[in-house]
Amino acid sequence: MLNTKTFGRELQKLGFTFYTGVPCSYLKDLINYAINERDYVAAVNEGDAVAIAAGAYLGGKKPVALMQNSGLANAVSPLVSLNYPFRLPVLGFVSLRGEPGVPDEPQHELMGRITTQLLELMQVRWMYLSYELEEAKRQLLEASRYIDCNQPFFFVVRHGTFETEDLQKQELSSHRNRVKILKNTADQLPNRNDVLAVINRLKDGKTVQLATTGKTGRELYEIEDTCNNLYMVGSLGCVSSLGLGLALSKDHLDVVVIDGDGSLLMRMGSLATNGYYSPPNMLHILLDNQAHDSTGGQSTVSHNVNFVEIAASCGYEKSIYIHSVNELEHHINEWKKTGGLTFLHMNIVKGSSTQLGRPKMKPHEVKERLQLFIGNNSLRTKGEEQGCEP
Ligand SMILES: Cc1ncc(C[n+]2csc(CCOP(=O)(O)OP(=O)(O)O)c2C)c(N)n1
Repeated sequence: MLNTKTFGRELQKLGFTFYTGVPCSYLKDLINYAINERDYVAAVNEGDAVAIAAGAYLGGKKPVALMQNSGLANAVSPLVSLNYPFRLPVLGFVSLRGEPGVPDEPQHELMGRITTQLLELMQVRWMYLSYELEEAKRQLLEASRYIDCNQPFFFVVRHGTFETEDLQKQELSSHRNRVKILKNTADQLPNRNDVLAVINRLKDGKTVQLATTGKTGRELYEIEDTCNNLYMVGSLGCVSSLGLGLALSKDHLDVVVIDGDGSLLMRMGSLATNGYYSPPNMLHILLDNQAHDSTGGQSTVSHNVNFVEIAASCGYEKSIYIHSVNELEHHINEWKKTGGLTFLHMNIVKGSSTQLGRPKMKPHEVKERLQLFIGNNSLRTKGEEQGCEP
């Protein structure tokens, strides 16, 4: 068995100090260690955890994501369509419930049989974590090399790998909503392009703009393609978790997350995580056209949801309904002055230009350029050549 503290310190020596995940009893000792001694973000969903880890990586951390193999299924979308195209590495620990030949509950049987195949299908390198410390240290070194080459690496953890690490008393803080403004007049209903142009105009030298999947990213790209932008592709719903990881890791940056209603509805649990960790340097703007506009304009169910109430009850410091572009500008400027995790919900109309293009850069190139902007990348000189001054 591995002494959990000793193993955790080996991880620390290699720079892995940022943990996120969802618990599994096989991993509880490593999770308890992370909660007791390191930075641990308790995600509500393993996919969110992978996206939070990706954001932390952008912010210069070497992140660890912990999950049960049943939750690996929840993480497939970001692993294949966020980590892979953007070349965002994560060190994963996935338990092996339902290991063939080991008695376990029926719900783990099939996933136990396919866990390693699933990792292979996703082109994620993996190893069974050794029970023996010296071998595990060697494995960690190898894993760390993959992370340094921007590739995810997962350890598959069998029953009884870690020695007991008791959970110390957890101090839970509460973040209360202070400002809540609900819809109180008619909407101006601008189009997304006009709203994005306003958001973009208000950015400054420490703003990072993360635009959700689909036409939001494509339109932002056409308005202005700059070093501080990231255009999500795939991994619908992960943009605010990516923002959370980044905002927590780089508190001098202003992280502006531009979300869509289809996206937010897909992973609405992320609001609870964002509200609890409450990075003051994150602004979460929801552009709600009540549709999956990017995939043909099919209605979402957002007209039936009061997002301002939900974000407020999840602990966003400010949660505000925006009726017009002027109000949007006012509240963005306010947030820049005062900070505090803020949610702005604005209704917009569907539609975009029929000529709308797509980013010409590959996702990993966009990420590398953003890393240069953030200033945590050794390729800084190249970025300076490209005019990517932080
Ligand atoms: C997990 C996942 N499911 C589905 C898609 C396909 N998809 C891409 S954009 C999009 C619509 C997103 O809607 P919304 O967030 O409201 O933004 P809008 O298109 O309206 O700007 C969908 C369904 C995806 N990329 N990922």
